[in-house]
Amino acid sequence: ATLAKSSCKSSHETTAVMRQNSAKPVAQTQSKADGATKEPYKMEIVWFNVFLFVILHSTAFYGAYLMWAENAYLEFLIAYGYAVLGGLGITAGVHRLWSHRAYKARLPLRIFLMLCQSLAFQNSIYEWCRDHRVHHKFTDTNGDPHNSGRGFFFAHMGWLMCKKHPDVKERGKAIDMSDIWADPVVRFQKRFYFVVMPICCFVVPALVPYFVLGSSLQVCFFVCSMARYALSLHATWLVNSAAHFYGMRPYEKNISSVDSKTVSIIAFGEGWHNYHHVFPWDYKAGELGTYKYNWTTAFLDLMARIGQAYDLKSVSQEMILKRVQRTGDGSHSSMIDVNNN
Ligand code: ST9
Ligand code: ZN
Ligand code: ZN
Repeated sequence: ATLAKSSCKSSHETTAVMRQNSAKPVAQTQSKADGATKEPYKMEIVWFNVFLFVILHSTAFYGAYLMWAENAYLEFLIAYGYAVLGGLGITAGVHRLWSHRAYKARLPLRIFLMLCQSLAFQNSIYEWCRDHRVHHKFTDTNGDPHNSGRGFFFAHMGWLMCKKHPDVKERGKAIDMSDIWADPVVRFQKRFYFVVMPICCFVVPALVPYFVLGSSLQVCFFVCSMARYALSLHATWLVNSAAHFYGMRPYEKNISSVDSKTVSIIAFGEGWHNYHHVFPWDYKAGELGTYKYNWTTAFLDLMARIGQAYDLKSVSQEMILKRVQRTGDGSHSSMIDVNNN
């Protein structure tokens, strides 16, 4: 009921040509072997979502203003703490654990990650995994919810303000979600999402500093809830946008995703996106376990030490180097050494 049709039409072919003109390696922007349709993408803007994002960003800017006007640095630090928790819910939780099964987690850790993922408010675990699995399986085709062939803005946040291409739903039906649904933590969250999420994302983050520090409720809400939420969303979205556009492709030069140190710093280790699309089952989501650029790996290694995470999957160095030599763009450190000698 909240939909309005846009007169704006975007064709897949056009974006593919644009990207070729910019000399950027482009993944299959048309159908993949298993038969995505050639139906052009008809953009249908969901105005209600546009409205919500305008409100969100306005309140986030107001939060930034309040922080400056009221010298609310402590509240800012607390907000950053929430962003880290929410980030872990996304990276360690819904991404590496639930979407990719890169490791296994005991019940207390799964509950903790579910609450953190609710704090990040990026749809339920079930919905997030479904979209993410389709993204991996049908990257840059019509079946990819945030197809980067439609441009940076669409991949970043535009896709959340438009109806999905029918292929997303069609291809998504082929995704096996039984393992996700088998987890009672996921089922609980999906059932009570619109109770759990608002409490975790908006109410608790504002009330804790309000009661503990005695800060003004206004500052707590606009800084710790709204501004923190908006910034966390952009940090996550950069993985779909920037990490599909700007960087090197050491492992596979024929796909759009790249390795980006900047995105890795901002998104707690999720910017090694060329590696991740090639080896999605690696719990590190990157080749090296350098904690500095991968806080999520540090967190998971800590969880493994205390017995909450186990069966952590990784990729052998031999397998990585073979792939680098076969399909990399030559930017991998091992290739640079070879080229210099
Ligand atoms: C958000 C998500 O921000 C961000 C995800 C980012 C992913 C990043 C990935 C990178 C990994 C690394 C992580 C790094 C993290 C770093 C953190 C650092 C801090 N398969 O969707 P609907 C079917 S959310 C199969 O409504 P529309 C299904 O039957 C932000 N089937 O489509 C479904 O019904 P149901 C807050 C699928 O009407 C039905 O279609 N949330 C699939 O076209 C309708 O689905 C928002 O903004 C599929 N994949 O609407 C809400 N998809 O669900 C945004 C759909 O009942 N969403 N079906 O089974 C919406 O409002 C709508 O989805 C829409 C499309 C308007 C975008
Ligand atoms: Zn990707
Ligand atoms: Zn992934």
